[in-house]
Amino acid sequence: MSSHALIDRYPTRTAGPAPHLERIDPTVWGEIGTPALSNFESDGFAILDDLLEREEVADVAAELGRMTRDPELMLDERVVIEKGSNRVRSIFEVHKLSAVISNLVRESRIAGLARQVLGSEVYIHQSRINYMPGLRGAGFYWHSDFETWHAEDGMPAPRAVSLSIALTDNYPFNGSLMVMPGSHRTFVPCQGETPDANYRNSLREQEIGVPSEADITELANKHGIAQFTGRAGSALLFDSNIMHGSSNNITPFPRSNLFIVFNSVENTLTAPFAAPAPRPTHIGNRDFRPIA
Ligand code: 6CS
Ligand code: FE
Repeated sequence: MSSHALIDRYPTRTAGPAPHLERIDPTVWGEIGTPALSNFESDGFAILDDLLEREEVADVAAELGRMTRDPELMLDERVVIEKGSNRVRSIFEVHKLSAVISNLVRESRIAGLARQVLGSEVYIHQSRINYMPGLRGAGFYWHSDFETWHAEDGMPAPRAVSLSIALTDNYPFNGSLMVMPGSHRTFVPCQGETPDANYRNSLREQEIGVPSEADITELANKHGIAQFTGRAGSALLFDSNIMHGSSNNITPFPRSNLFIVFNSVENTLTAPFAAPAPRPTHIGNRDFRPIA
């Protein structure tokens, strides 16, 4: 276990099974002004139709094309290759690799959503483009992001939100994100110690930090499952601790999204709570200056 100065209020990566914990922290810390966010407190997510114009989506998609055609970048550790093919699965730190994306995420219609929920200035904890290719796109098994960010990045509390902006049309059948509404109020400890450099595997296929089948069954029966579908340009804002996942994509229609994680400047990373060492900064950013 890590020698940690702070009390660990969300113990996880336990040796044996551990009971679910009721979330101690609020879900919404600020004042909600955007009507689309009015159910965020209860549901743990909100859908924002047409957050981006079609042209803006095209600009971001063009950036994705530019990056995937950059042979040098393709060798960079910020690029994650699919396990089953030689295709790009994710590119991390895209807000630093692309001026288009850097400018977009700073706009108040984007960062302002996070400020409302988190009730403070915010900085980017992680950004990535998930390019779930058609035909053989592998999904992400059920998980809580906060469980990983707490254990491996040292994030103290679930005072962070993720914004997933659809860059392609998201259908029910091409690997769209599924969430369990209301599950953000339960912290599910995961069993199993974190191996060294776990991120080398977990970003391709997560095996540690995965809730048990009993956990998933209990939460799904209690909360049900909602799926985020929508046209390119629509977006899903979701709480860091909501249980979510996506299925494989065997259709010829890629499901790519721009994924930005905003953390509160009151919740900056410390030492990992349950991992031998912090993850690289392109996965867990440690420059906590607020977005201007
Ligand atoms: O480990 C992480 O930080 C990433 N893993 C997943 C499956 N979702 C959140 C995050 O991008
Ligand atoms: Fe996730």
